Amino acid sequence: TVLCAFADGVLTLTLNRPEKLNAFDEDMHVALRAGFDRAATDDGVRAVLVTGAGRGFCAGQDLGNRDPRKWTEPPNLGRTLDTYYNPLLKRIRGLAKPVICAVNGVAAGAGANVAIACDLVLAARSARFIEAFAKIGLVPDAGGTWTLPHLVGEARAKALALTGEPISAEDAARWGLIWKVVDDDALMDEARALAARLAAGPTLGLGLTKKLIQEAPGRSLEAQLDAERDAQARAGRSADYAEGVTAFLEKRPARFVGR
Ligand code: LHQ
Repeated sequence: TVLCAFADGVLTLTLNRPEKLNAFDEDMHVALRAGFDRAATDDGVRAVLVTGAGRGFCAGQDLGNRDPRKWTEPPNLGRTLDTYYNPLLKRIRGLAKPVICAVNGVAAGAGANVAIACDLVLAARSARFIEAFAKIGLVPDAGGTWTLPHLVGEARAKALALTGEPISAEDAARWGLIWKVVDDDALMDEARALAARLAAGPTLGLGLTKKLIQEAPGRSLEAQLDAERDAQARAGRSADYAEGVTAFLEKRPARFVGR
């Protein structure tokens, strides 16, 4: 249910239940987790690219196997979050490597929030983002109530979450929900090129940069300056810093090794 391919330092994870617009079932969660576990433990993986097979990116939780007409009692959705979605979000945010998301089509519910939790989000011009939760009586999950206001501010976060109305890829980019829109035909080429470029980058420094930016909202400027000092001290001891400066002085492209 998730295609996993590795080339040029990039681990590409393709959600692959296209007949269900790649809605999450347990198998897909387990397979995606295995992909991110590999990304975390394999030094050869220096960037992750997440995308979807078929015409959708991800329609969120699979509602097909949650038919209320067959309940004896309501399911414990908190347990679903504890078991699957919350660990996935922590994997994406906690990975010390760039995660690129190529949103190839509609991203709804938890699918939208998984997409916007990634570090660099490109979307096909035809893609839409839908905080669909309100339509079925739920609250945004997969980090949405945290990610949305951070990215677009409280007013727009509430509008998206309370109405459940779709937002186009272009508006999403204009609002800062995602990084940019790409023509449908060009999406995967551009996403792959970006992922390969990042995978050839100074991975240790990029990982520290990601962490600093993510942690900044919870800190004072003073505390953030201290965190930058500590991270810079670490980056300054990396092989890639020495290589980067040497390459600059020798007027040639740097050959980063990721450490
Ligand atoms: C689907 C789904 C789907 C199953 C399309 N499930 N089959 C977390 C924890 C625990 C529980 C609950 O939730 C959560 C978090 C969540 O993610 S809640 C939000 C769940 N997602 C939604 O509410 C979105 C439901 N889907 C839609 O509103 C539409 O399908 C969208 C707007 C995404 C796409 O619309 P269309 O382009 O018109 O496609 P479609 O509706 O015709 O869907 C194509 C097929 O995919 C269709 O199957 P069929 O057999 O009729 O061809 C859909 O039933 C199926 N599908 N989403 N979530």
